[in-house]
Amino acid sequence: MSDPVRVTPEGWEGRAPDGWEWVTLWDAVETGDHIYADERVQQAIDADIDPRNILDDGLFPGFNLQAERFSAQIIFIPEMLITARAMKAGLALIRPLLAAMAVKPAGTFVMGTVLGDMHDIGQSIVTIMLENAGFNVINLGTDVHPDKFIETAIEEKADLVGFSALLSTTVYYQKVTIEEFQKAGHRDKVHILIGGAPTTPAWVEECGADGWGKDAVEAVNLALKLVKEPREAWA
Ligand code: B12
Repeated sequence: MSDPVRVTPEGWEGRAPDGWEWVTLWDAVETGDHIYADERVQQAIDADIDPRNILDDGLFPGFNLQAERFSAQIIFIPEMLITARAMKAGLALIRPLLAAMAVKPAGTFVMGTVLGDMHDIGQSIVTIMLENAGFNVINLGTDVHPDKFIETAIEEKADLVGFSALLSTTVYYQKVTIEEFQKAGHRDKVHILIGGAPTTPAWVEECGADGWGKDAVEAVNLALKLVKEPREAWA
């Protein structure tokens, strides 16, 4: 396969101040320079660029390029990991800004990547967008055991729980975790959302979840809809 090319976000100039450039950040994420990524995202914040544009125009182009190369086995785990680290350096700066833009608590959402799965970029972005929509999100990170999801949902009296999975081998744990909620007698106290590249609307039915989000925008819309729907009360 030929080496993928970087896709430049259309119209980015109109979403940045005059004279701004993103190419150094695109390169930094691509090469995994998390120190420069951190500096440049801070400069973009100081220049009053909307955090959502920093994410889409500044961070994604370099990340997506490396993701395509990883899928095509042109680069391997070490290169992909350093790119993910640079991406996460930028996300860490954007997250509090988007959370601060939220108007009111919309509900409590417990999010995590299922057992055996270390992928967390997608669920971190969903977390950031949920926080921006006013949800209080408790993010349990990656490789989360079903018991940990249940324990946290009880502690936090969660309204919604979200399971991310990126591997065709780990989507199975979305189903297992839902079954564990059922066995513990808490299934009807939470709305359960699933997501991650290998998941599909058909899998929602099969694994017993309440909804599926293709991306962070769908995840937020679904969460805002489901949080208003009736469910059993926590004791
Ligand atoms: C980055 C990456 C890694 C990084 C992860 C770093 C990190 N901190 O996350 C590293 C290098 C560690 C890695 C490791 C591995 N990876 Co990997 N990885 C990827 C890669 C390139 C990008 C994933 C990503 O971050 N996408 C970007 C985000 C924004 O998208 P997303 O996760 O889909 O999330 C969006 C939606 O799905 C949705 N969403 C996500 N979660 C949720 C949750 C809810 C509740 C909702 C509603 C919505 C939602 O919203 C998100 C935002 O829009 C993909 C290939 C690709 N191009 O996607 C392979 C890929 C997922 N990896 C793959 C593989 C095979 C592996 C390894 C097994 C490789 C190996 N030989 O060891 C290991 C597994 C490690 C483990 N146990 O988890 C395969 C999986 C194939 C399969 N079908 O099973 C893929 C598809 C690559 C490929 N084509 O071969 N990987």
